[in-house]
Amino acid sequence: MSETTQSTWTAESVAAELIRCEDERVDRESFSDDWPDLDVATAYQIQDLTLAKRLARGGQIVGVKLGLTSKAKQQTMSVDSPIVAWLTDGMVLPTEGPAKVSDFIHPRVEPELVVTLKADLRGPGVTPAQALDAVGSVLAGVEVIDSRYRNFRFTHQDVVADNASSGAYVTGTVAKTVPEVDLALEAVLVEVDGAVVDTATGAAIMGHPAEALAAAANMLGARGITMEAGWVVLLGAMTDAVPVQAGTTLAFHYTNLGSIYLSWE
Ligand code: 0L1
Repeated sequence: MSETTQSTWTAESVAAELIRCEDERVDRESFSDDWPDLDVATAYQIQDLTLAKRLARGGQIVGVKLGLTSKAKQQTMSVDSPIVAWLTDGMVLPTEGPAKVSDFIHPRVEPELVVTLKADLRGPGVTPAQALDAVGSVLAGVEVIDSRYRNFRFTHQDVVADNASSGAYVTGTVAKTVPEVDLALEAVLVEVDGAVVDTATGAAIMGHPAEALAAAANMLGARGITMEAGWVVLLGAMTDAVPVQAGTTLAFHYTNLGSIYLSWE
């Protein structure tokens, strides 16, 4: 498909193009060169339009994910503030058998702390302590990110529009409550093909993961959206993402939340 010129892009056509890339497993150049005036509010509108397309196909919202909440990710991606994006049920990674590289464009995998909410959270003005009070359970998680942009090259606005590079996610089987886990001290050790490649603690996420949860509530609240009891929230990657290919085997060992293993074919 030939790329449209700057003046013809609209929120709707960008959303349709991002979903086309996802469906056809192809990447493309980011939009910011063609649409330099694309602002963050319009980027979130585009994100919401891609959500509407997922829902129109029968998808259900299961929660939200934060992106770019750690310095490691912000520095690697040259983007300096956190973003929030949608999680739908179609993004749950099947756990039977290896994950398939061919289901994605160019998957990268990263460890995330995950919470479920037992109460609604509505910003603005949510504090980290209030955010923690709304947490039902804390789980280990792993996210597969899959930017629709070539070489994961994007601006803040591009990645907001692209639903924060959403791909798939999986949560661990060990569920704890907030008093049982110190979220800032919870550590993860990342192994690729049996070799340790990275480690981090929850403090990598904005100093404390509760800050990220409050930020999500406040960013969504500014758009009139309430985080709902029952939602799953991915709090953002603790380390850089690991690119994978067929044959890669990953293990993510958390201190108190168990291990998640993910092999690729
Ligand atoms: O592609 C990306 O790295 C943007 C999404 C970031 C996800 C995260 O920080 O957890």
